[in-house]
Amino acid sequence: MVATPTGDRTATIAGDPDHPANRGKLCSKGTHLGETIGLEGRLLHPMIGSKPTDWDTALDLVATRFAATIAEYGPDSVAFYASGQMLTEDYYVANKLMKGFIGTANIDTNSRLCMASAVAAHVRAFGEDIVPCSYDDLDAADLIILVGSNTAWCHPVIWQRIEAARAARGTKLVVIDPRRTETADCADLHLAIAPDSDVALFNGLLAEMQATWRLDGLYMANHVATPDDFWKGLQKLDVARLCGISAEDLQSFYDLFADNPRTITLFSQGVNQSTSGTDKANAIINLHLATGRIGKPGAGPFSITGQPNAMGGREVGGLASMLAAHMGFSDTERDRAQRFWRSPTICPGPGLKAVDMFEAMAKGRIKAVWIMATNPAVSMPDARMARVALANCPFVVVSDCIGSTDTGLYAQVKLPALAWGEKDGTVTNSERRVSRQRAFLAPPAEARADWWAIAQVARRMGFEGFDFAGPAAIFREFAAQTGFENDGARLLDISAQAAISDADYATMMPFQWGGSSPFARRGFSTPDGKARLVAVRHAAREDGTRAYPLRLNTGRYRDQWHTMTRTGLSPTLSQHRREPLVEVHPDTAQSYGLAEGGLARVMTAHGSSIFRVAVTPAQRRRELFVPIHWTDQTSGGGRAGTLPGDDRDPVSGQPGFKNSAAGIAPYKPEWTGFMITRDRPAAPDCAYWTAIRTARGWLTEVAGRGDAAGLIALLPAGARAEMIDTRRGVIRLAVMRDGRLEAALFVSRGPGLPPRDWLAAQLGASDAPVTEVLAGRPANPAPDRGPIICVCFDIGLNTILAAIADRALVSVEAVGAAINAGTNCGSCRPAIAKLLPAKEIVHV
Ligand SMILES: Nc1nc2c(c(=O)[nH]1)N[C@H]1C(S)=C(S)[C@@H](COP(=O)(O)OP(=O)(O)OC[C@H]3O[C@@H](n4cnc5c(=O)[nH]c(N)nc54)[C@H](O)[C@@H]3O)O[C@H]1N2
Ligand SMILES: Nc1nc2c(c(=O)[nH]1)N[C@H]1C(S)=C(S)[C@@H](COP(=O)(O)OP(=O)(O)OC[C@H]3O[C@@H](n4cnc5c(=O)[nH]c(N)nc54)[C@H](O)[C@@H]3O)O[C@H]1N2
Ligand SMILES: [Mo]
Repeated sequence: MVATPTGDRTATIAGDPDHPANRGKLCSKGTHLGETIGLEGRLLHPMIGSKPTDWDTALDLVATRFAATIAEYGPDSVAFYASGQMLTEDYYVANKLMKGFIGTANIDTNSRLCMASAVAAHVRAFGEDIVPCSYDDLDAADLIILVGSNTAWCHPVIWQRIEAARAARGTKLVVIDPRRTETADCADLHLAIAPDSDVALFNGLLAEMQATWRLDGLYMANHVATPDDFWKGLQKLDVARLCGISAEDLQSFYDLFADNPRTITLFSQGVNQSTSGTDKANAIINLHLATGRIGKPGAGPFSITGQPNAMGGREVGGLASMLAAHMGFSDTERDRAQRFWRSPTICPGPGLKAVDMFEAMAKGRIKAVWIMATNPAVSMPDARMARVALANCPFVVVSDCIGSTDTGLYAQVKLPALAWGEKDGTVTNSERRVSRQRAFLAPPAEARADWWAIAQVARRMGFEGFDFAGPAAIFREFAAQTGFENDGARLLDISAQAAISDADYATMMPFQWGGSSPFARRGFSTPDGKARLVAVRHAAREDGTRAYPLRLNTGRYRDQWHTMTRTGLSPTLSQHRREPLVEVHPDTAQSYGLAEGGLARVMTAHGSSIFRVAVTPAQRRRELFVPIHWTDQTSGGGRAGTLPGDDRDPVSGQPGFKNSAAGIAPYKPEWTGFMITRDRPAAPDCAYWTAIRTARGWLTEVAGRGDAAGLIALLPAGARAEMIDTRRGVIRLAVMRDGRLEAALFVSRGPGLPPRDWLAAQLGASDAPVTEVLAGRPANPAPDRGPIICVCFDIGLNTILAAIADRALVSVEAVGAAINAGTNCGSCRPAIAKLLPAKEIVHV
């Protein structure tokens, strides 16, 4: 990205046309990043309890408490929970402190919830955690298979590249996802497989390729070690039945694969976040190895990571299951790391993985934890248990850039971190490309770099080796470590950068380690240089119970990022989905008495939460989907985190977030309503509420039972104009201050709530007409644009439909040419495609 400051805390944001990974493209979230760089909600001072303090006091307290805990209970009684949103330099220092100086490997990260299964599969197959592809391969592929990836929403820049490849060379696209996502909608073939039937599908495809003589015997002989009985053990399954798809669709998939050797298989959370995640990833890798579709242009199994620097964390050893610089825990490797760090001790072996770490906290075995750049009170599986763990841990330190997060509520010490735009260091992306992230905003108030806070604590604990002058010094040390006694066994080796000067670091250009096809030159990172086929078996899925007969899937929305601490500040990004929806098939909705736009309670053995119902044939029957984004800060319902249990993959320890036993029932409120306010309102006391940012303030939806009058107390002070009809249960109330509309509340016991947009736009307006506000609509209404589809140009559904009808538009490009919609970030292009008239089918 290129950020050009335009004022004190404002900037214009554009894609960097010279960057090899995105070539100037951005997604909707990147495009609107400028709306989130103000200081709203920032944590600006260290805090002890609820009181601001100075850095020295806070750092001394952290160092003293960690040291005392270690002295009394040993190194394994403390832990660090890190994040793929830290810079490589932050991560390096945290890992060095924990594994080398404190002497425990109890440092894990939210990446455990994200791509641990891909890491484990890479290590099993390749001997090292290496992604064997580059983005350039997407341009050269004839077939792209997306497995468990809603690419159009979650990796929109990659998606734009896939679109370009399809336009340029007719690349075929297959999407494998139980849901018909907007990504799936655009595919040549969508296989809506049953949840967690991926291993059956890929084993079936491999068996078919073997049976039809399409394996690459030469490649296998030279580069692949095949376990005895691998082929004999390959399951002969009724794949179509297990996957719940038609035999014709399955055959089409087999045919497409057989016909297109240049195949890229991209996979993300539908693969990783599963109790069979590692096996799924290895089933995909097996297929590519056995057909020799790897290490060649346009071919390979391609795990795409989610967070900006999940890969950097994997490199420096941010996971409890790796040491540092891609080393494991053998005596040689531990000794090597200790000598490199000149450290007093070294961790004896792997540490606790995320879920185990929180369990240990709940059981009182972890007595001090430092959480950095992640919000586990929301994002952990069985989030209620994670909160019990945090409440039970005697000393919790949270480093965040935001003042109030669900996790921050459990902190004894909060440390103010730098945010995007202020941070300085490096990140690595899915294709092993290291990029600089540079600061263009001054650190606000007392916010400081995460690496600095860690190094300060290390020094206060009496450790030497933490006197880094800046991120360049840390980067040099990390680069040196990757080359230290590395006789070529580990492909990760950036030691050529170990002597980089501060000036060169400042101007460093993006570079890709391992080259575009890392295994091509020197073989795989195993002792014999050969990759491994890994025998994996389809595991029969458990049946639902009477209380929880349905399957619950969780995932992402196009314009929100995780727990919304940043994207939730952007009015533009908050338009696309204003409330957390539970998506459900029409037949299932009917069986359970659910109505479109109504509310429903989703429950599992671990918790329950209320969502707005969206009835859609894009869901398979008896399967539910809810988004992960809403938190206690933004809602009193719509909480996905409390629902999944902590079942996890036995190899990677990654939780199976996407397939939980669940039940659903309608929730019938006695009243519904909404509130518009200039400032974020206090949490309403009702069964369901969600608050989102609008251009002029906040919009809060509410629903509940009993008396609704309590809501009035949440409104700010000012002159009130009201229309309260207690008999019909209608409240309409406007608060004016200095002639401006400050807030308004609408509650109804029946239908008939006014549309939100016009009202929200009256907030703060000096000429807001009170009678029209109470009526809920202007005297002369403007045409209704409908829900916003294109957030970049603020274009609504009705506007697009009108343009398509009036001007007889037939393509997304034509819509763009006519009214701009979809021409900036492109995230809404799949949604626009759905509005176009169906293509005429010509029979010959
Ligand atoms: N807009 C947006 N983009 C993001 C993020 C965000 O929060 N918002 N987060 C980033 C991060 S950290 C990540 S990890 C990525 C995640 O990116 P994705 O993996 O694309 O996102 P998800 O929505 O978690 O899940 C992808 C799909 O997996 C499907 N799925 C569920 N179960 C199965 C199954 O058993 N088999 C198969 N084949 N598919 C299944 C789901 O239906 C879902 O559509 O997104 C990144 N990009
Ligand atoms: N049910 C369910 N749960 C899931 C998932 C799912 O699909 N389903 N997906 C999982 C996945 S893949 C992921 S990646 C996680 C994400 O879950 P989290 O990591 O918990 O989510 P974020 O909102 O990204 O949290 C990042 C926090 O770090 C802060 N922050 C941002 N930048 C910095 C910084 O530079 N320094 C510091 N100190 N703080 C910073 C932000 O304000 C925010 O509070 O959720 C996981 N949980
Ligand atoms: Mo992630």
